[in-house]
Amino acid sequence: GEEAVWKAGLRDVDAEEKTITNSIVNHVQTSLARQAYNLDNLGAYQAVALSVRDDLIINWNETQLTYSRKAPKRAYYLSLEFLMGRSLDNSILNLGLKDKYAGGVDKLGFNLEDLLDQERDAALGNGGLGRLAACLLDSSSTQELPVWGYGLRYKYGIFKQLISPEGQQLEAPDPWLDHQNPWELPRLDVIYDVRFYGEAKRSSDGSGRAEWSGGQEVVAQAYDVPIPGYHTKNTNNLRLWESKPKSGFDLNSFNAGNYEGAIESSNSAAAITSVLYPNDNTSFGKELRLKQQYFWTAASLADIMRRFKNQDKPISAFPEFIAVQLNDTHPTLAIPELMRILIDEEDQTWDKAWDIVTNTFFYTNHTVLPEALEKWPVPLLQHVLPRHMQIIFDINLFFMGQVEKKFPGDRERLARMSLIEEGSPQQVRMAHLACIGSRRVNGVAELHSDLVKTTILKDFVEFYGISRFGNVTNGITPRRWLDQCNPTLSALISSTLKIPKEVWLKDLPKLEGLLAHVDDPELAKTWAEIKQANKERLAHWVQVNLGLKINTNVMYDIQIKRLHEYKRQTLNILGVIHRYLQLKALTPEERKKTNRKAVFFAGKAAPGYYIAKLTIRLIVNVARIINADKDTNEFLSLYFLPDYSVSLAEVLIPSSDISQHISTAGTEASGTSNMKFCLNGGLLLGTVDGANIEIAEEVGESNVFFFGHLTPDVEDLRYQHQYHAIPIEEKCPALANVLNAVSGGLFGDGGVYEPLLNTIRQGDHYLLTDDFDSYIQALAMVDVAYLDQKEWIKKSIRTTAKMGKFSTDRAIQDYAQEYWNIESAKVE
Ligand code: 26W
Repeated sequence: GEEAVWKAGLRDVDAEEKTITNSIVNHVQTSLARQAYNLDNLGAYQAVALSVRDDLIINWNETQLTYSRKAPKRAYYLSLEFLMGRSLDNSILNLGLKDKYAGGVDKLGFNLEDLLDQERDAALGNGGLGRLAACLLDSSSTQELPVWGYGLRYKYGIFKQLISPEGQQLEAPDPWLDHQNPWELPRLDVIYDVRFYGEAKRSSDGSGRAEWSGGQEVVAQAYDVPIPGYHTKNTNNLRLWESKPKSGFDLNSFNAGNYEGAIESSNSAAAITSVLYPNDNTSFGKELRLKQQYFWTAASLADIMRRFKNQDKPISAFPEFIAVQLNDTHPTLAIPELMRILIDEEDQTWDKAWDIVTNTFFYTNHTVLPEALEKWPVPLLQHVLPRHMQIIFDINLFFMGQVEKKFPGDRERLARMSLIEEGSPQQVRMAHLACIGSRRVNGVAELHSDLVKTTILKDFVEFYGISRFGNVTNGITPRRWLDQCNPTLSALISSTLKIPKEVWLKDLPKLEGLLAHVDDPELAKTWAEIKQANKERLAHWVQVNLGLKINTNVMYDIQIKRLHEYKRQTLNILGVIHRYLQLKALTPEERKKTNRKAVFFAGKAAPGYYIAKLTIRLIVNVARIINADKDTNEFLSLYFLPDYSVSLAEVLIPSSDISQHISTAGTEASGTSNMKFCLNGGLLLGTVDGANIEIAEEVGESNVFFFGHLTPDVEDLRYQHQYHAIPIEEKCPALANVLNAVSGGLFGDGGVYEPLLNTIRQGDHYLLTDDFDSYIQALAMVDVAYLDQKEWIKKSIRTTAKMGKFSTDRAIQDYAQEYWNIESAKVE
């Protein structure tokens, strides 16, 4: 039967669709060596992906030719994380071929949505920083800017999260390459040697050069991932490095019978790119992580240098043709590495080399949390990268001299600004190195950039002046985060604006045109229907994947992000318990008057982060109790969705009525999911923090729900906790009541949660006792507002309408113009 369908399908299709079906069939037969008539969904997905890849490669080639011919200044985005998610849907949307592929696939007897679901996420990132890198790449191609990404091709991405029956997070590996990866092109010829350990001998000729030899040498091999732009031929490149042993295994040991020794060195080379470190916002100082950072920066710079040298320009012209963006401090070793190349290999003087370096690099800071600021122990650096340690000491010597000149005799300032933190052991402060080695430095939202300037880099502002420091508020790509994840809303927007999506998706401020239609009851009706359908889509996902039935006629309240104390998932779950206790105390009649809601959480905890894991456990066990309580479960239900990912976010985000972004003021640098929810017409409940502030500025304070203390209060509040603690029963009885319910065992053995509850009772670093009452008030205001559905829908439309600022198209143009000084190079 299927064969008949297959053959019938190949007859009356239009030409382009026929080209597509031919290409798919061709890949089934030749690339996969399978038969089309007994193909499963996975095989069909692979054939379709290979067919799409052919189109991407053609555009990729033309793009690279254009860039070589026009030789514009280029920018390179160095990021240890690229959280790409799935590629098939995004590729056919950007190529403008989605309908054609849907038709072609249908003719072949398959369903496109089923095939899209076969793809595994490329999850080479932890959270915000990695997803930002992916969105910026999408926008760089869309804006036709000559930008390449450089990263690592981890064999295992972020771990898969399982939840045990007790509510414990368990981690399983993510072998994402097991099914082959059609989106990458191995480059067997693009390889570089990278050295570790050994000795660095300074030359005695006064040149400042040194010779670095011995140690371990490994090979970096490139894999290229084409990045299609939206409705343009421009297709940029993401180049990911894989580590390999330099020469198979050591034959001498092998012949001598030392089989283990022989494969040991080859294993240790392969280990470098084996796994993504799962820590987000906490630094650990592990040797393998340091080797990852150097391996990647060394290979990337060697590649950049080779491309530059092909242009036959004097080395002093390097910064006229190249800008390198450091995504947080993770690639900061690029600074001493470029110094090493220029001095030891290109015969430059120290001053000339430093001039080139400081006009090439740009540094983006993504966090001011002290535990996230990278510091590497001097003895470790000396051991792994002896030449770089020399260079860092030299940079510091010159820099300290300059500071001394500007602020004579200010010893404390010297100690604060030094690249080296005293202590045993001494440590290298990577943020200081990134700052002094870069042309400019930026934060990722207005408030955060101000905090960078007034806290962690205050002395550097005083030294260099303010113009070195800027802000580029983060963004998101509206292609994936609206058109792809919410196609019906995208279509409604196009028909309302009477502007084709090909136009407004590239010019997001056009959304403002929706404001003229806020009072149109037809629009409001369809808008609400789409939200409802998206809730049902999520409920269906949960039914299929978790076997749970969700009531779709309730408000959806969502918090999805990495588990971290500063993000305060604990505040949210304690708020849920508070609501549950209140509902229990009401009569059945009174309950019927309340706003019904379902609360969703998702997110991973770093495997070693005990308190974060305990928070997950509490959420899971509270869910178990309240979802089973027949008195209340009609009015309040709770879900922890395991294994949060980009593709799960694409289902969750369009379904939200309200989402929570409730970090302690001054701790969340920006947040980007806040933008995704609002773009999809979800309202925001949050603190006055990160990009929440700029979202409120755009959509108007009356359309967001703000609560909690402000950033300038935080220092004093923490001081009060330390030195003038007030018993929680006195300060915040409502919260004390909730904590007692947990301790008392309402959600299973209360003792289990004591360490978590104690973080609130003692010290309360994230100020839950200070913000709890105003949080509960804000939730009550959300309930009241939601009961007026007419007005709520208007708020929702207004919110979407005012999100134009938050496209990464704007953000990448900010970088291009205010930082890199690059221009677009359109592929004709
Ligand atoms: C060395 C350990 C480590 C690992 C990752 C330290 C810091 C990080 C990242 C910088 C953490 C991160 O992802 N930060 C997030 O960056 C987003 C994009 O700018 C912001 O939207 C988030 O607010 C910020 O937490």
